[in-house]
Amino acid sequence: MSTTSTTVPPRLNADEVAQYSNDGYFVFNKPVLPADRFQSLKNCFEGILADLPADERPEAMDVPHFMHPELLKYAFDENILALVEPIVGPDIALFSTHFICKPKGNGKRVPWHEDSAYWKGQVEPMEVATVWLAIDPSTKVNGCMKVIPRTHVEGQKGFSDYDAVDTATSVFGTEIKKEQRDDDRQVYIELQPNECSLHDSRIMHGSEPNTSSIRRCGWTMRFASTSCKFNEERFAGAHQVYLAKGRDLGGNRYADPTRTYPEVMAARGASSRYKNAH
Ligand SMILES: O=C(O)CCC(=O)C(=O)O
Repeated sequence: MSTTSTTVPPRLNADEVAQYSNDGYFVFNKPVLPADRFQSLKNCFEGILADLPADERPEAMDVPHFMHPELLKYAFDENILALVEPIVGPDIALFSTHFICKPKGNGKRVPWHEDSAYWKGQVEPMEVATVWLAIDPSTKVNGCMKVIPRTHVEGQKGFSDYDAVDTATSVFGTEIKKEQRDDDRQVYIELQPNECSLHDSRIMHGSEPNTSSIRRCGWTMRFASTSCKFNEERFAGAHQVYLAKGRDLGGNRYADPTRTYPEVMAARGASSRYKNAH
């Protein structure tokens, strides 16, 4: 199976890719999508949010594309793939997406974590690049994402040890042990709507609560080379990956981007449409 190639030239130059590799992240303070396309994505998100049952948290809108495949046309937009291709190469799989929407006033914090620790055994090698696209302004005031640079290649390189934290105030239930991180090195990533950052799955990152009067929503799109092996046994029917561009190099099976996957949502957890597995 193969998909058509993009016409947008690579949007990161060699220095910017080197910066991503060295630091474990890169901030793209320019418009990602054409304005009308971004507005159409935002409208799509607002519709999904409006339908969220009152007892479900908007931070936990994980894998929305399984029930809203219309989102995939934005994730596969050539303006986004042209940001990802310089990092992962021309054959691109979409591993996952997640709206992390912190409501104004009482948005939960995201504890310090490495995506890789959550995805251990699901992707080999663990070379997933996340595009964090700002739907709303995302600043220090409303709990923007923060990273600890270079931690993707330091310490336990993406597989730190974790302590339990309270899910009443945190989006996830575990956090990297305090003695294994140096919070003084944290860098805040401030973005305007339709700007993005990219981060390596092994970097330490998180964010503070949103007690401000401004909602903070970001859409994460997680990409990897199709040469990575996605371990279906570990997914146990509760996850699927998609071919975003190019051809398969790893012997993977890809989901159909034109259909919904209620059975996958059911396998993720009976009680919630958006069981937050990160
Ligand atoms: O949205 C946030 O504050 C954190 C994002 C995050 O954990 C991720 O993109 O992996």
